[in-house]
Amino acid sequence: MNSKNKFLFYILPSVFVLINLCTKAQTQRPNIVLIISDDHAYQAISAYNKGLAQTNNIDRIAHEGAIFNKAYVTNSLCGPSRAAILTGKYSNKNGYKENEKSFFDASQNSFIKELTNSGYQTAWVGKYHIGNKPEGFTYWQILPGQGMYYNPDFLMMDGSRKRVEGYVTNIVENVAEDWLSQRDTTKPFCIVIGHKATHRTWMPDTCDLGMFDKKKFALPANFYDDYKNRLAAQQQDMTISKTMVMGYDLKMFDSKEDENNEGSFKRMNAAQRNKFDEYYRPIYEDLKSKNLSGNALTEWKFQRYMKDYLSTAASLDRNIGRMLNYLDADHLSQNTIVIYMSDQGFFLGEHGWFDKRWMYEESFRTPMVMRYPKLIQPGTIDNHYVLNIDIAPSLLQALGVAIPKDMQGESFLPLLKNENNKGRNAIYYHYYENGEHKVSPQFGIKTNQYKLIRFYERVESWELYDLEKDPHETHNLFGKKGYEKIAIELKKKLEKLINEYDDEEALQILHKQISGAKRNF
Ligand code: SGN
Ligand code: CA
Repeated sequence: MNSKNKFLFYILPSVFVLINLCTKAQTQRPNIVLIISDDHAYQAISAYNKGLAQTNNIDRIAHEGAIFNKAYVTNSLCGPSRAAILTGKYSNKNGYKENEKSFFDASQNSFIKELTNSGYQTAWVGKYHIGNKPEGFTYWQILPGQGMYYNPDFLMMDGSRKRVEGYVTNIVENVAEDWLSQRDTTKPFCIVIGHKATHRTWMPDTCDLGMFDKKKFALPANFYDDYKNRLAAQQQDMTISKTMVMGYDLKMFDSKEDENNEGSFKRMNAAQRNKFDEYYRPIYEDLKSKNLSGNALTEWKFQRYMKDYLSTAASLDRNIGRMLNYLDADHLSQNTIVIYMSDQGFFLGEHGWFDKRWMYEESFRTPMVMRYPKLIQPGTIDNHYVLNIDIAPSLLQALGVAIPKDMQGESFLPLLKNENNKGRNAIYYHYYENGEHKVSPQFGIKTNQYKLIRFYERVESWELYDLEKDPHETHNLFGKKGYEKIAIELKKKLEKLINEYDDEEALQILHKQISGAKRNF
């Protein structure tokens, strides 16, 4: 047999077998669907809290997989959280510290780049909010900045801008399904679906208007917080009573002209506007006839806020259900990791607030559920501390891709496998923005029982909470008799974490003395 025939008879077939094996191995690598909503509080998810709304599809992920009861973010703000998720690093390392002034260097490494390089098809669709040009994705189609609820524009990969008629949550899901339907099925995929809901200004889909009309929401225990002994809380601008706007936020416009001037209304088509007017006009008339003021008006605003907020969440949950059904129909559910999380938590009236940013529980903690039948037992309840920076290394580990050494997060997969693995005993937080809502920059440490926070820049102060005795975080114990020792211990632990995460700025502030005049206790 000459060498040409040898090649045809022996070598070529084995090359085919090899290619076939590689392709099979590729298709068997797990897929990923990472759904990130915007400002969806754990309090608003029935898997966490039965009292506010029913979220059957998010709950389904929890029941068929795991619910994380101690998932936290490293910096409670949209852009910084997304940057932390992508890079597996704290803001001081990935450079995206805040929404107002930071620039995200998209040329840096991310778990997406690692996946694309190892043969995955990767996509980000919907809200992105860390620039206009994602890098390292096979495909992207993103909302510019915050995006709009109705008839949203999208930035496309070819540099064009496209307006799509309809409601943003449905459209983002459509884009995700379209991409999945045309993907190369010989390769595994990873798609990040960024939803706009439940972000301000809480505009529900027309089909969901009125769904909470009969419900009266209980005021949170610390709704009428007096912010005593808490300098930073005294200075913020994020209260339902003063900051939340009747027209802009709650759709109670005093005139048609005011409504017409509102960008989010202006862009609606006639049918959408009619539905909104039909629903909100009678509510406005009723409110005027009541002539409310003081606490009665604040409580009215709270009820209205909850109704709109939870209605945007209903569409979010429904569209998450669509994705789960899509995976079922395409026989992808067994081999796909599905994670649903919010970019941070949110205040639903706690401390009298909306918005996030604080190291207080409601904004620091984020909802997170995960399904992966090959690894996670249905109904798993996970009580370890996990951080948003852990997503990147966890996904890489699940896929068998090496975790880059400079990622600061830790894979939580070993925690899910081993009950005895205790994981972290404390977590570190650092928030930087000093702008909208006037929340002071702050960093701190949380252990199971305590939280120590150092505020700086806007105010200079310390806060210490005993979370067991004071879960609503209204009794600042810093400087109080009897708590000196615990404060020193926590400071030492905090310093250790600061060093571990190499946060030079925090280290300097930690060692700076606060002058007596600025302290309020
Ligand atoms: C907007 C909102 C703020 C919100 C930030 C950050 N104002 O600026 O209320 O805190 O986004 O949110 S709005 O009038 O424009 O709605 S984040 O989720 O993007 O971090
Ligand atoms: Ca957000």
